[in-house]
Amino acid sequence: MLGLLVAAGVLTGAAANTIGVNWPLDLIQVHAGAALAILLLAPWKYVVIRRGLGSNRRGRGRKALSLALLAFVLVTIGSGLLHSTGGVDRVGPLTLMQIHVGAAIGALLTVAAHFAGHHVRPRRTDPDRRALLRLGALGAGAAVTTAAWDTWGATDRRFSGSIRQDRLLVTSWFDDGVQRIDQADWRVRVGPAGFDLAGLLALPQERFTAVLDCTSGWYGSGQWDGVRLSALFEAAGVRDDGWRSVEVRSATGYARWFGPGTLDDLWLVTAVDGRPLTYGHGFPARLVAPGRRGFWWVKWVTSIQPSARPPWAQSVFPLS
Ligand SMILES: Nc1nc2c(c(=O)[nH]1)N[C@H]1C(S)=C(S)[C@@H](COP(=O)(O)O)O[C@H]1N2
Ligand SMILES: [Mo]
Repeated sequence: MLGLLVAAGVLTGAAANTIGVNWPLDLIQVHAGAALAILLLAPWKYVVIRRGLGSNRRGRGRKALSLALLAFVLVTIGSGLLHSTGGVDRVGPLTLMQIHVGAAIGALLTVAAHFAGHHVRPRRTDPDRRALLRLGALGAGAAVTTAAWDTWGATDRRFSGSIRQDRLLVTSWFDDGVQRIDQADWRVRVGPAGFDLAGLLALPQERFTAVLDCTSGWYGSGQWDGVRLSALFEAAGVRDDGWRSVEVRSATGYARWFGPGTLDDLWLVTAVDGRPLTYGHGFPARLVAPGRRGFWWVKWVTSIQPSARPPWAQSVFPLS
């Protein structure tokens, strides 16, 4: 049971961190529900662990693994709940989401070590009536606790779990430093063509509102000015000769690949809320990808090129 709940927690968490479009399902509630169900089971699990630690039939290594798992799970759930209150967003040098994801990975590795250490045959439990009743009670308990937490404990969150910020924060995926690009030196290569800032601004501009939702757990809305990638490709004279993706690359080397059918839904923007981008937000030009999570919104763009690499060949989350 506990295993299934942990799996549910991991899957809904990973999904909530990947999706950007609104789903019919409020994923973060399911995620919180799985976490709270684990907490509801904790008193029983505590008894089992006490018994296990007391018996000397179990090796020291396995006891250490049990304790490590307990610690990782508590830190994971605790940091998640703390984040949902909106009151705290970092502890020392780390954001709460880094702690949350880090501890969850720690828990998964501990479980893997546990199974590597000895082979457990899954016990066959017949779904008898009592088991079903218990499952029903746990589900109802988790639903009630989740609703209560949402009402009195947590602050308003987006379906992704992110908390609203009045202004966009300057964020990097990993360790990209803010680029202070001199406008006179900057060009963006698009297929066979190149544009400087004036050339880019001469293309048909559109103004629109879009939400940037960062996987570190915040979101903010901006009014952007930019050129649609489909229009940019047309102006650059990029021919459709069977390329499978469009690579958008930053001066830092950070890059993401987009399907050819998505060019109408992507913009290369030069301004937000009526002002040119600041260095931190990607001056002179950055990508805006409405409906996609923040890590797709490449900053300090210097190249947009058709590519033979299909978009699914990149890792779900950027690796550098
Ligand atoms: N070149 C580059 N672009 C990047 C990143 C990065 O690390 N390097 N981080 C991405 C992430 S994770 C987010 S959430 C947004 C943050 O944009 P902002 O700093 O304008 O809020 O930029 C994205 N674009
Ligand atoms: Mo992000």
